[in-house]
Amino acid sequence: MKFDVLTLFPEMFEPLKTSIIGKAIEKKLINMNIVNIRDFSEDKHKKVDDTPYGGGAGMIMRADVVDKAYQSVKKENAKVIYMSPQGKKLNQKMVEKLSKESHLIILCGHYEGIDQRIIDKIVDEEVSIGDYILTGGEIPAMVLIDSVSRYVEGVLKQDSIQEESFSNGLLEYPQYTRPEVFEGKAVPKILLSGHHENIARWRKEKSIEMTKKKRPDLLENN
Ligand code: 21W
Repeated sequence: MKFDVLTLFPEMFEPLKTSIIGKAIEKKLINMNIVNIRDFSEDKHKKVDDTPYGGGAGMIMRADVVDKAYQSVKKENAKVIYMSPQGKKLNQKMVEKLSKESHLIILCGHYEGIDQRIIDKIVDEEVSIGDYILTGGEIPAMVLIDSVSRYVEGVLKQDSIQEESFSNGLLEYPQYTRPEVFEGKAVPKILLSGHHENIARWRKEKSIEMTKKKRPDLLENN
């Protein structure tokens, strides 16, 4: 999976290069190319934005500068995603679908936004990560890259994907490790029984119980 990220703040993506995603990059399962939009400004002061036509607060990223950054990475088979508060709210189904693409170009806005003409020209899909306001699209882009990368073949150990929350529409069952007794609280007996069928049944029951208690909305949609 190839990710090209178009951003004014490339340094924000450094922390993503650790842990599981870092390993996947090392193994060349993921290729993450961070492009600084500012490098494509031809202005002598490297200006990338300007005041909005019609007036109003803030600055708008220029269509011509964003287009030059895009032209430097564009490929016939790439899907272009614009991280935007007005986009479709990201969910696990979208994540799984996006993971089947081979090349994503992710455009991050900052300041008040991006000139609509470049959005109309290049963007295939607008994606939000939820109904709250951030300062830019960079953290949402990292959320998308992190969640999509987990589905790329070889990134996770195979059984971790099937078992987790949302893949069966339920929350996860509680988990325990040593010590067997912590501050007087013992691990549920059944988990020490070695009886795999009973353990599986208990976990399923706990999943349903947890979901009823914490996220009843997940059951209503099933
Ligand atoms: C916040 C951009 C507010 C634009 C008139 C028209 C990307 C995001 C973002 C941001 C505005 C995502 C305006 C959840 C988010 C993002 C920065 C409003 C002003 N005035 N998902 N437009 N939340 N946010 N623009 O904030 O870029 S995905």
